[in-house]
Amino acid sequence: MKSPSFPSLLTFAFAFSCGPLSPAATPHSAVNATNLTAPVGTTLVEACTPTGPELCFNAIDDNCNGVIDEGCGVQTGLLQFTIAWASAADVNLVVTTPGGVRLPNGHERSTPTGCHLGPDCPGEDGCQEQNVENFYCDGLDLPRGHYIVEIVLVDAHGSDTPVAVRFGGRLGSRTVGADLHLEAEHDSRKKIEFDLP
Ligand SMILES: [Ca+2]
Ligand SMILES: [Ca+2]
Repeated sequence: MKSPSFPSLLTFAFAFSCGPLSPAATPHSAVNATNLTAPVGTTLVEACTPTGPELCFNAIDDNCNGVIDEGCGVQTGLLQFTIAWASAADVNLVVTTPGGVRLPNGHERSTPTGCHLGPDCPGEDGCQEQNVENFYCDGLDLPRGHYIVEIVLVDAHGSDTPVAVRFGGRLGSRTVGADLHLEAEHDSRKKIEFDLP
């Protein structure tokens, strides 16, 4: 049997390491988020410092290509929010999209406007024993209006508090990140808001 040639191995390695990238097309209208507010006492960091190849399930754009956790089976879009944490705690990502449409909405994890929330971790099928929750809107026509992104500690499940949660957000060509610390009682919810005009 003929062994694989060098170019075919290279092609395979490239396809495997890079995975699907963001849509190449241009949005129908620009994604310029305004009135971006960080949780009280938290700084949203916008400057990206490349640290090497993309690492999976850390909610960080490690390679600074504007996409968070790409090639890891994490869905992405022009709007994407990801949280990652390393404890047994139950933390939820809750997003209110324009018009007050909120995810999760009961068992519903997609809006009619093309936004989606991935598996509820830990525990749900698809979590792959990684504590990651991911929200994204597909398509190029994003819902316009006011967004509220909340990161909520539901149950520490015996973990030490505060529970450290990494937040990453993609707003078109901008990425933002923050290290959040959620307390069990008085500070269990962090809120990020912005407008998409
Ligand atoms: Ca990346
Ligand atoms: Ca990453």
